[in-house]
Amino acid sequence: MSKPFYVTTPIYYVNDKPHIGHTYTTVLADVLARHHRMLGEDVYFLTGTDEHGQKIEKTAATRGITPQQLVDEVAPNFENLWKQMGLTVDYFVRTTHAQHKATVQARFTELLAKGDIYKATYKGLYSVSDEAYVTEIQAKEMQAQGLAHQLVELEEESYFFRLASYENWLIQLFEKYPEFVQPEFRLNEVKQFVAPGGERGNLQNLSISRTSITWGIPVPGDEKHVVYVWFDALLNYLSACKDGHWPPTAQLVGKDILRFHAVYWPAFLMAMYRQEGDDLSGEMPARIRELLPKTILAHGWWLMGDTKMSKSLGNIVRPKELLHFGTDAARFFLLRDMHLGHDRAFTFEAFMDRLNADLANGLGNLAARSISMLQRYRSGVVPIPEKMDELDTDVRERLLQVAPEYLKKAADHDFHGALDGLWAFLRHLDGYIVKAEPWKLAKDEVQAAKLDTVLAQLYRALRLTALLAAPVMPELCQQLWESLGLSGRVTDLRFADLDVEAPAPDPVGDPKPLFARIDKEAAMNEIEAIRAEAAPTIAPAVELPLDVSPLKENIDYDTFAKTDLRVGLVLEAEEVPKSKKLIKMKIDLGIEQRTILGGIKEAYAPADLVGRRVVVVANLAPRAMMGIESHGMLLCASDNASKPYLIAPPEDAKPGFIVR
Ligand code: ME8
Repeated sequence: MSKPFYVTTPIYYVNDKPHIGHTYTTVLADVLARHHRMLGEDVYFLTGTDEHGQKIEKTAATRGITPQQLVDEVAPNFENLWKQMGLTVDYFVRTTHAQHKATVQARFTELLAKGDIYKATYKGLYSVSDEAYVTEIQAKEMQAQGLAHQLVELEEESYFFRLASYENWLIQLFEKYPEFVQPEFRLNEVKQFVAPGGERGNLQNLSISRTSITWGIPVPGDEKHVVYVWFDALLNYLSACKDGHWPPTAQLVGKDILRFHAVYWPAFLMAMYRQEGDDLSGEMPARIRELLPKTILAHGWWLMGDTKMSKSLGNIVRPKELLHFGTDAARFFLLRDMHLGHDRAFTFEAFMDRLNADLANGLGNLAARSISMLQRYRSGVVPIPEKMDELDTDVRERLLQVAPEYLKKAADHDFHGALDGLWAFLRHLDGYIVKAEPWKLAKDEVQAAKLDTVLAQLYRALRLTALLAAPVMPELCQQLWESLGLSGRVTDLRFADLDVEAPAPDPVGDPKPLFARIDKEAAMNEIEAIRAEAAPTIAPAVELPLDVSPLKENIDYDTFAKTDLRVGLVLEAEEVPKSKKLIKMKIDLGIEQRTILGGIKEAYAPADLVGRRVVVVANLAPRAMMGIESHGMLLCASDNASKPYLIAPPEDAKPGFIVR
């Protein structure tokens, strides 16, 4: 039996359309799936959609259709894209599938019986925009940011999961099995969250049901409750697992949802797998570790400039724009340029530069030159090297090292490093050609053996590249494979069968161009055209209804006139450490400079604020938040559910201008 390899992506919310971020995670999972198939493992690749919740319920109501009709309409946005891109997904799970619902209900019942889930009354504050209970600390933070209107007092019955009981085992999991979260620096963030006295204090029990929502999985036997998001969503990995593949080997997530996957998810599983006699305050049994995911692999974000892509900012790169350059080209770029775990700014400029440098030049050029030399000087027949000088031996040694180095990095999920190493080798071969000067060797019969060596080594390097990079660029590598005169599908081979120095079975074929050089200016125009065409539908697939409070009562002019509103210019901006929402800014008011805090971190990156004109409430009494005094407030527009949009005076309005 070959070793199982179970890889998952997050299940995506259907109220968004796919963008580069979803594409990246799913392509990375596909590359891992293909790579592990070529390692001879028994791969199962799962992705899908997350379809319950209040937003879906509300939107369906405004459109006069049922939530089920709505999700059936929008879930294919994801499923079809992955098909169109040729991703090797084994199963597409939807949280509205009967099988998933049955699993969630069965596990809920089981944990209720075990005492890990209990019913209690929640009394406290609730954030309407986050659809979550808030602690006192969080509430204070929100009030200080002028978000008090989003908080409501709530008293409701809820089922809770005893998350706090698993704190001890979770800490042991992170300490003893650090491979559980990769890369390592992301594990440190998770530890911080859970550690007693850490960022958020000790873990609190988790509310996992709602009575205010109907679009969800009913709690068995108590149907006025539905199971609330994470207990529903995370269990997809269990409900859609294929027999013999548990536990997941690699679970890919963006850093935004790492905490749910690295804390809630293992705690749910610990509760399911713990047995009579296991001591939650003692040592976690090794048996439990064996049943938890091997690795939660957390990647960073694709940014636009310094800002996260978001619907509200309208700065999203859509798959169609990326795929304009070919699926394999997009796959190569995403894997080659993203250093796993870190954020990366996306620009079309860098995208096109990478493809031109590495695919049109780089590999494409090397393949075309090598294959045409083989045809010209040896009628396509690949010679056997018999003589090696120092230069050839150096290349031979590198040739033998390339695969182990590539495979080692890929085993650590570092495709950025693996591809970087492989392409460095290809560049070295360009130097080899320049130094060996095969065109001169070809003119001298005495040098025939030397020419044989050069041509054979180039061939071997290309054959090796086609094999190693096949999981990343399956079609392009197949094309290269065929140009090298090789038969069959390269992706059907196993890395273990690799013999770098095996003789070529057949003569090389015609050198087909692998990747045409991109004319950047023309390509940018084409991208603009794709965007323009998509513009009318760029709005989210699910239009959210406006979520505003009723109008306030009238005031007289004098009351209004007491507010001193001024145009300000942001001179400096930085994040307030440990605050989820606050940014600290230095603002020029024409007559003086002020320190002002704004609760806008989720919508704006500090670097994007510098140089912006804003409207400042200038005569608001100073107020301290997170230990910093704020001398004023910025005006923003939003509804209760959206992120804040800064009100922007025109560019020629001078700092200090009175807004009236
Ligand atoms: O969070 N860069 O779904 P979601 C890179 N339903 N990756 C990005 C990205 C970006 N700018 N934006 C999104 C949910 N992603 C839940 C998950 S799982 C049990 C439930 C990717 O539709 C990244 O993988 O908001 C992130 O984790 C995921 O999309 C969030 O997708």
